[in-house]
Parts: sequence; structure tokens; C-alpha cells
Amino acid sequence: MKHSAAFVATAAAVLARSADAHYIFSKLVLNGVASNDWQYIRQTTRATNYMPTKWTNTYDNLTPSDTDFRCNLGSFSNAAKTEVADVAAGDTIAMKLFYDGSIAHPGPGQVYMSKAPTGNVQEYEGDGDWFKVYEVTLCDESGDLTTDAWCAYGMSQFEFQIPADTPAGEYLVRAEHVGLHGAQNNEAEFFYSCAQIKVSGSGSGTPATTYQIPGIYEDTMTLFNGLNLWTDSASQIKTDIADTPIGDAVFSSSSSSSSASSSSSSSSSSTSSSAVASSAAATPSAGAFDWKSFNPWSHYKGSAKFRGRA
Ligand SMILES: [Cu+2]
Repeated sequence: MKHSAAFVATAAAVLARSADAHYIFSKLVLNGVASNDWQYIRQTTRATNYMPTKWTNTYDNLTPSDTDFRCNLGSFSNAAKTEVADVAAGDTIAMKLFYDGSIAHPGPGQVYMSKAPTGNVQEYEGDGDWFKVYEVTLCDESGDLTTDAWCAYGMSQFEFQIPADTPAGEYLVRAEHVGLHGAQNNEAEFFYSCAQIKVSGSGSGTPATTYQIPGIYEDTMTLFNGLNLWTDSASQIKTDIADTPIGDAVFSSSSSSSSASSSSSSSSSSTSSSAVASSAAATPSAGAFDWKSFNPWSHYKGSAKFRGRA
């Protein structure tokens, strides 16, 4: 009995730490001002909304292979009551975490967009094409690969530009962070949700690469299932990233179909330079890091016992 009581106490402590270390995007930041939670972002119906989606040891039986991997569990049922934000193509906006939390897991962050085919995003399930507009991966390859080697580590929001070439219309905007600390056990953790926006302007670009969700990620990809942050090198991790859509260039004004029509060699070099530029611009500065809300006792770090655990 004593052993079992001790186990329960330990499990409770681990759960408390898990909750502290987890996060979900709930606010849209327009002109530097954060909205209310779930004002423009579809709220998930899961009780513990900050818990990750995984392929194994799941919460609510949701995996990245399910249709609700688009905008999180049950969120389409809240689409009609979620507002649509007016944004001009070329504007910089952000998606911010619930409770002013910050990202306490190592891994990449990205933002995808998908145009509502009927012109009404409140009735769009996200079953069309998605394209990527933001990507941050490794910012400091000589840093700690289990923490701050990753650009997104410590961020409280993803700030990104709606590409100037984006055609006018209503869109879903899906921000996502992936914690890779459990990838050695097929337990990569996905944190994501979708904002609803209406883009104005005269953009006429066409993204070169589009994706379907689900389908964009598979658990046969080493990045999510097999990679080990404690033993793999930065170059191995970069190879694993390149083997997924996370390694693809983002759609931006300089990588649109119009500029890509010049020559394939110049378009590929401009694409890679813009990808590098966006990574560098997104590197968190020391001043931007919120040490007050930073929780050093995230569940996977601080004790070898928690390594690789969800
Ligand atoms: Cu976690």
C-alpha cells in the first residue's frame, strides 16, 4: 500500500508539471494587441485543451492522422461563433499562447494557411490545400538540442507575415509547435490551433508547395518517430527535418510563382535565402524571453527519469 501511495504522489507531481509545460495558441495579435482567448481562434472541445496530439499514448484518442488534426479536436463545432479578423496581405500578425505561457519543449514551429473555397471560413473544415508561411527550426546548432538550440524554445507567440502575394479571401491560419523530446518513442507532441482571417489586397501569388491535413505528417518520418534529441547530432536532426514538410521553404513574396518563373536556379537560391532570413528574424532576442513565466521544471527535463516521457 505504501508503494502504491508513493506511486500516486509521484504520478500527480508529474501530471502537474506536464500541465505547466503544455500550451495552446488561443489569441490572435493584430497591430501589436492581443485579442481575447478564442475570439479569432477556434476553441477545441477537449477538456484539457493544452494537451498535445500524439500517435501513441494519446489524449482523447486523437492522432495526427485524424481529420481533427487540422484545427484540434471538435474545433469545427465552434467555427460559426469564432470571429473573422481583417488582415491586409503583407501585414505581420502573431498567434499567442493561452495563459501567457511559453514554449517549454524542444522542436520546430510553423504556420500554415488554407483558403476557404466558398469564401466563408466559418463554414470551412480545412479539407483543401494548405501552404506554409512561417518556419523556425534550429537557431543554434551548437546549443542544447534538448532546449534552446531550437528557435521556438521560450517563445510565447509566433509572429509572421501574411505574404504580400496572398490572394484576397478568407483563410484558416494554423500555428503549430512540435515537441520532439518523445520522438524516440513515437511520442512527438503536436500543439496547434487555427485562426480565422479575411485577407484584403491584390495579391495573386500561388504557393509552389501545398499539403493536405491530415497526410502532411506520417509516423514513418524519423523526425517524429525515431529521432533522439539526447543522442543524435545537429546534422542528423537537420537531415530528419529535411525529410519532412518542415524542411520545405515557406511561401513568401520572394518565393511566389511569379518570381519562381524566372529560372529554377535563381528561384531556388532566393527561396533558401528567404528561409534563412525568416529563421534569423524569428530568433528570440534575450530581451524578448519571458523568464518570469519560464518553468524550468518541464516534465522531461531536470531528471533523467523524465527523459523521453510525455
Ligand atoms: Cu509535453
